[in-house]
Amino acid sequence: MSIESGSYTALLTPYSDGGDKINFTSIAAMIDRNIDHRISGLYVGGSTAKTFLQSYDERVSVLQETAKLVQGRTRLIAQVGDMNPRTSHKLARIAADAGYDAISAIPPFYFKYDSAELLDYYRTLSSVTNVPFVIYNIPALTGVIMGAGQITELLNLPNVIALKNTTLDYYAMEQIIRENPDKLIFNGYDETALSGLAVGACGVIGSTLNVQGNKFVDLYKAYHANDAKKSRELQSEINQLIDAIVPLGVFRSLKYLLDLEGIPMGDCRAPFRPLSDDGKYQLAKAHEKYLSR
Ligand code: MN9
Repeated sequence: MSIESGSYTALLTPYSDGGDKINFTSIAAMIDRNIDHRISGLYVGGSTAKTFLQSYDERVSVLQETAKLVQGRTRLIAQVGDMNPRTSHKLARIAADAGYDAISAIPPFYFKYDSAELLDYYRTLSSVTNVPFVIYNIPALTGVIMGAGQITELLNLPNVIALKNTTLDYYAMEQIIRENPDKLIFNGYDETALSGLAVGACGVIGSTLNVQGNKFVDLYKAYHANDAKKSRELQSEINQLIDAIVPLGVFRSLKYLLDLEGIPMGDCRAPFRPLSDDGKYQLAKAHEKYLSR
């Protein structure tokens, strides 16, 4: 399938055996749940998956098994970025062979590269396969800050079709969208999905869709039906859950909320700490209030 506008879930990684094993049974259940929520596709191996706490072999098996379990029922984007570009090249080939609809990558991190080096990095990586490519801009985690002009250069590379933009700078996002009318620009922060749509984003890719994907699908519909009131109500509903989970830790909370839905997720890997009993209690209340309707 080709990548289109809409709402995409950045998949979490479920673990078993105290974090030693990836729980593919739970991945299968998560995929089915997302498809029931009518999402447009899945973003695999990104920040939400806590990919950089996984070995290379684990990353390969998550990419391959997820594609096998999806069986063409929804769109798939593989995040292959790494500190080492050679690893990214290998993962890109694996994602292409596994049938991914797009390949995406953060810029390489730790070492600091100038804009020409980053352009080269994306030129090479996006041409490793023929699969369409999605740039992933998330400066809060990578520490790589790219301006609208630099991002436009990346978007003009031959195989690049889209950007996942996780920043709160909607002035820059509007510039990027204006300069690149033929590209798909996805909004990254769930709490400002509507702000993204308002400056012309084509949809969202985010973590809280793991538990409330249906609300993003409805928000997208309401926005395109010119229903400002409903759009704002839905963003507000989305944010009430986000407000409840941010103080407890977004990813461990999302995992626990899925535990409560009967999908065992395990904790985030150390050094992320597990949820406290009080955190679990608060999440059970949040689940009851926001997700059990
Ligand atoms: O890009 C995610 N960004 C980060 C996606 O994790 C930094 C978002 O989906 C956030 O998790 C979400 C909650 O803050 O907006």
